[in-house]
Amino acid sequence: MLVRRASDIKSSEITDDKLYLNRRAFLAGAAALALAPSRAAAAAPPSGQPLKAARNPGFAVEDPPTKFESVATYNNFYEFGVNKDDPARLAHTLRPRPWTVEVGGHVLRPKTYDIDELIRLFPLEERVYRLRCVEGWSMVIPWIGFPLASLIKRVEPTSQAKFVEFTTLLDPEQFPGQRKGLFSFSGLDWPYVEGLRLDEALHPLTLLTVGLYGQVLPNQNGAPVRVVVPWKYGFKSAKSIVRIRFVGEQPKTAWEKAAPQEYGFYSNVNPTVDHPRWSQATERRIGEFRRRKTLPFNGYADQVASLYTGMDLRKFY
Ligand SMILES: Nc1nc2c(c(=O)[nH]1)N[C@H]1C(S)=C(S)[C@@H](COP(=O)(O)O)O[C@H]1N2
Ligand SMILES: [Mo]
Repeated sequence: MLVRRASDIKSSEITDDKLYLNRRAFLAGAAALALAPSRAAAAAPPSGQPLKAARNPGFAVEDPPTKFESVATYNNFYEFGVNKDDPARLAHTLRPRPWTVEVGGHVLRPKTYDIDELIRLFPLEERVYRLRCVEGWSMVIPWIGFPLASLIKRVEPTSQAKFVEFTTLLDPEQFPGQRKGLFSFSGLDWPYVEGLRLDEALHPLTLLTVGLYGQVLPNQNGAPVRVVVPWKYGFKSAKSIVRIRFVGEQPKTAWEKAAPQEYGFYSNVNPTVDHPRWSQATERRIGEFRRRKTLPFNGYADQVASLYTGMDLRKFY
């Protein structure tokens, strides 16, 4: 989203034949996995393994879900490259087990959680959320996870905790996009860092996510654990998290560092505040042709607008 102007983004990137080719590559990968039972048995849940969770009807949108193939092949995950099909092609190098998430900073009970311990601690639920990318496309995804608030309450933030910082794994061996060189140039400083205000992190919509579409989170979608904040542009939903830190100051996020005038800390979906290089008034739902109107807070205004009472959302974009 940084390296190319909107005019450089070819419509062929979102045509169905591109998805078809990706799907073929994806299925080939799945077939290879199926042929390697010993590896599957040795490791903990690989992506693709079924993951059960009851749907929470209080968090389900009416819109039909985007096809799984699109969700798993049309991705932004710059650690694997800047093209939409890079993550699905290259994400097999990510090893989602063993994996730990260090939870610390201004909390009474800091702890480094093993990912499987984390998953066992909180009941998983399925929630269907809209996801709106700052680039102007959107999807509807049935996520599996648990409210971030459940984890936050467990570690007991102190009164000094005002913000929550999320950090993605730093490992150029697993993430080719983190290697030095023009080929993988994304404009981002690694590791990927994102952040929320504590009240945003505690909001019941904010989900820690370990699966989608009834299965373990595919690597390209941020395995083994990523945050999902549905009323904000997609880049706020950091993937493959290794650290959650409670801090007193607003974290400097990766996208703010790269282009502060384009990507603000709040990044609430707002059709009336355009990106400096393109309009945010409408979006293309992947799989559809007519553009839709983008909704304030991505359609979640009823639930989240009160978090921002009295704030100028043009200033705090
Ligand atoms: N670590 C990391 N997290 C990331 C990104 C990234 O490049 N690196 N891209 C973001 C962007 S721009 C979007 S739109 C969503 C896409 O999530 P999806 O591929 O699961 O749909 O992930 C977000 N999380
Ligand atoms: Mo995005």
